[in-house]
Amino acid sequence: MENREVARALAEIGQLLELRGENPFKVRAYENAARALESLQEDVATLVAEDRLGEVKGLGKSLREKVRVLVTTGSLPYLEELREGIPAGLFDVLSIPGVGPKKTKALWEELGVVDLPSLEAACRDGRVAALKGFGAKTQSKILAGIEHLALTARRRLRSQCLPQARRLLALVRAAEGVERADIAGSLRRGRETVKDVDIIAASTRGEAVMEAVRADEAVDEVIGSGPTKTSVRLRDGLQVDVRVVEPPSYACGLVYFTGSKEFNVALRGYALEQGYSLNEYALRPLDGSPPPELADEEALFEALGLAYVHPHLRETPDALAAARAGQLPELVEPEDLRGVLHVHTAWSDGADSVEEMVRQAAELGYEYVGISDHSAAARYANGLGIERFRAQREEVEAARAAFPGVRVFHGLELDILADGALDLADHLDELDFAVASVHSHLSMEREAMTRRLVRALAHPKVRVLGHPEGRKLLQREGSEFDWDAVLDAAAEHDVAVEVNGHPRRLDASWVRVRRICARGVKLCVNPDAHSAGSLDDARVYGLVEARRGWATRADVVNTLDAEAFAAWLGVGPTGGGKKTAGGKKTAGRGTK
Ligand code: DGT
Ligand code: CA
Ligand code: ZN
Repeated sequence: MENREVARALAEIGQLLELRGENPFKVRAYENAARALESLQEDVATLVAEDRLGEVKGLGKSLREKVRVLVTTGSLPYLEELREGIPAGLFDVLSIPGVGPKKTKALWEELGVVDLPSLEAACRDGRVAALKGFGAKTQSKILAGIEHLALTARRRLRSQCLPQARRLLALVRAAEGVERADIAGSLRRGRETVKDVDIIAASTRGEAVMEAVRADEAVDEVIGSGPTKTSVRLRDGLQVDVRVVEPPSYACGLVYFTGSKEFNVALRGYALEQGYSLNEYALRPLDGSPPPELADEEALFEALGLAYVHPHLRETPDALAAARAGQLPELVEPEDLRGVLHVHTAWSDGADSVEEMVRQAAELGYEYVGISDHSAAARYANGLGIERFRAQREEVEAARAAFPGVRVFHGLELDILADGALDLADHLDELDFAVASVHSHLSMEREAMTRRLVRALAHPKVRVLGHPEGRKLLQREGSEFDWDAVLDAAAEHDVAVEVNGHPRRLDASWVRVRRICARGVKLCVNPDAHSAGSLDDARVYGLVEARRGWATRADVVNTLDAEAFAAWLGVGPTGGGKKTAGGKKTAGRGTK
């Protein structure tokens, strides 16, 4: 059983307990445990098998036992019991602001409300207002809540929020009296999906900021606006919260509103140990002496005796422990990326020519680029058979001649067939490299998927395992397989695992990245570009995901310079990817 399934079961128990009116501490214990499992590096199944569940923070004894049962038997009687008789749609009712477990229960028992549609109907014909403890005001608040939920409940891709967030940030920075302003929240932490955008500003004239935000042309509705906070909903439904603090509070405010909540809690706990109370306004010595002046976030961490923890590391509290131990990783930086693979062109399902992609690579300052269109099995994407691959070679040669500063490798994104064989297996000698990816039969069972991937990685042309999880954010979850077995195979054959920078993929995900690096397997951060404009996705999105997984420069194979990278691919030292007599693919196999 995958970690996320166990996490989901625990989260559901939390909600069910809440609906049943149980003790909030118990509810929270399950919520916390679910979160801990979601970001767990190891397979929970392994921990159970080795009797090491105790190593997971926040898992008390009875929770450990439940996890054990769940993992070993695949189900949990306790959860089945709790589910008994509770309609699943009540969870949605519970998520409406102002409707707690008590009210949800009353709506259910008195009015037969089982989900949002039945609740909306009950509001529309006034039955909710007539209910004891509710009233007309509550009813209209619930209706507004339902509408609001429909518009904003869904999370959005980071890429769908960044442009608006940056535009509004510029607007805030331009407002009178603003000394500093930044994007905060999940967007600053680089999370793949975002619920709402948070912006924080330091100003002594808060009203000027609020006015500017309310008056913005993209604003559809002002949800609330006061001296310290304005919330607006943009026309596309995106919610933006803008907070203003006094300049001396800025460092503490920025850390607080950057989150994550779990990181904040841990940091506050640590501050207490150091003799300070910490909140969004100030770091106050407990002995009553005046708070230190903190010019910026760095100063705040320094005052606590900690190295600076980059926002990309603040998803979980682990980084705090690492900072305390002086063991924070030195994260890979955008300028470290010297080139990319996994670039599609109009030959398969891309929009631009080989030459346009290479020109863009040159413009971005890359030293090398690997053209890799889909292979024939990806028929839906107009994948290339060997004849078309050969024909494409002419365009590749032309691009090499036109852009001598960029080394152009010519490969394919090869489909891994259901049994782990590779597409075009008889012709792979003609490729400079292959990114091997799964595009079909994504939900085959775990053992078969593991065998499939392990087999594919053994082929010497395969240098990168493309989007290993196969997830599509907000659409589908990834495949299941034994990561340890696959990573062992990757290590054995010196294959890198991709961090795919397509904003809907971000695959391997940051949780897996940590595990990949810890096992000594290299990453290859790629754009999976389908147009020249998306070639930079490797840096803008893929690299952020890698950083969130603690990746350093040494972990990422495409931080090598062109020569070393060509050697790693197994491509000879001269010419555009043509293998010279001595340049065997084994030449670069010692990179581990
Ligand atoms: P999101 O919006 O779900 O994508 O994720 P965030 O992290 O942006 O969450 P959001 O917008 O609810 O809150 C922004 C930050 O404010 C959050 O990361 C940490 C901080 N924060 C919010 N509520 C609490 C809280 O109850 N306790 C603590 N310690 N911090 C909080
Ligand atoms: Ca947020
Ligand atoms: Zn692909």
